[in-house]
Amino acid sequence: MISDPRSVLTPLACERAGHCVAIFGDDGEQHLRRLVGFFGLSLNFVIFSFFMWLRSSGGYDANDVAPQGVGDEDHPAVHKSDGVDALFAVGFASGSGASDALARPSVFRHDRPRPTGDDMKLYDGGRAPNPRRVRIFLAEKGIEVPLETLDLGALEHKTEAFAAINPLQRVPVLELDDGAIITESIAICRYFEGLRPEPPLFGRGALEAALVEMWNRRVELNLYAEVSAVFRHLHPAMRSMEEQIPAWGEANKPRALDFLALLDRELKDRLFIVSDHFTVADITGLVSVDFMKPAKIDVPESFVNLHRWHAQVSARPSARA
Ligand SMILES: N[C@@H](CCC(=O)N[C@@H](CS)C(=O)NCC(=O)O)C(=O)O
Repeated sequence: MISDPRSVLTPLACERAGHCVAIFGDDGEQHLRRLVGFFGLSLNFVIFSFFMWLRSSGGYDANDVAPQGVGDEDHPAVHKSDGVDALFAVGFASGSGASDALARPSVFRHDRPRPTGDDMKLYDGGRAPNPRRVRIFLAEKGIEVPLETLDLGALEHKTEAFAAINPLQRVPVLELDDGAIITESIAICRYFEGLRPEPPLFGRGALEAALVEMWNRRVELNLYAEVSAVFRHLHPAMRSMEEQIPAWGEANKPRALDFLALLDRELKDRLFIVSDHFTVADITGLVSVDFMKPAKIDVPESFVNLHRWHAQVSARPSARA
């Protein structure tokens, strides 16, 4: 990309400056340099104005990169950078950046009409633990998002209509007002963390961020998954959703308790799961421990640090979400 036409024109102008002395007198070269500088700036201005006009009039179709208009202001993380890339791709760039921007897979669904306006919504599942993670996260951030609650017991998430939104037929799902779909509780939380970084729930600084990731995954894989397996394979209410293997449910009880013992030891030296700050790992921990009740696994009284932590996180207003 040529950012400044003077960089090309100046050597040419200098070469000719000798001739200009004859035309402009002794100051010929300086006059020519000023002229070239003025010309270069004007050209930049004209090109910039042209693309700004093109952008505001919707005259370029970057549809595969970002939808026009709706939601640009609301979702800067998605739109602004794509819009700029598209501008470069269409208007300026001649290198690989252009093709990258146009080839990038779109996050927008094209196979159904895009909702318009202010209709971001969270597909929720009532008492189901994963949507609750997102609701607690939103409450901690002070963000309100309209909910559409699906009755999982009535298999409302198994409809074709919902499969078009999330082919995995699970909740939560966040649908943005431009039709972008985000599934997976932590991905949804990360989106809101990006929009509203305060209070930081994914860690402060590189080390804490890594530890939040580490503990959140540890809790998901060694506690939540186990409690979930116990519930899904043993609870009568799950018969319609799970091909139940009771032995697998039973096998997961001691695994959940083993991890809980580890967590109890860790919580001896700090307030929360990662550090003395409340983070998304505490949210995953809280919903996992609360999930033990319907899964019918008792938390041993001897886990005093765990009980102290659980009382503390349960007392936060967000826990009621
Ligand atoms: N990994 C997903 C899990 C989502 C998930 O399993 N959600 C449950 C509710 S807690 C669900 O939709 N279950 C419906 C089913 O199993 O058919 C996440 O983190 O959001």
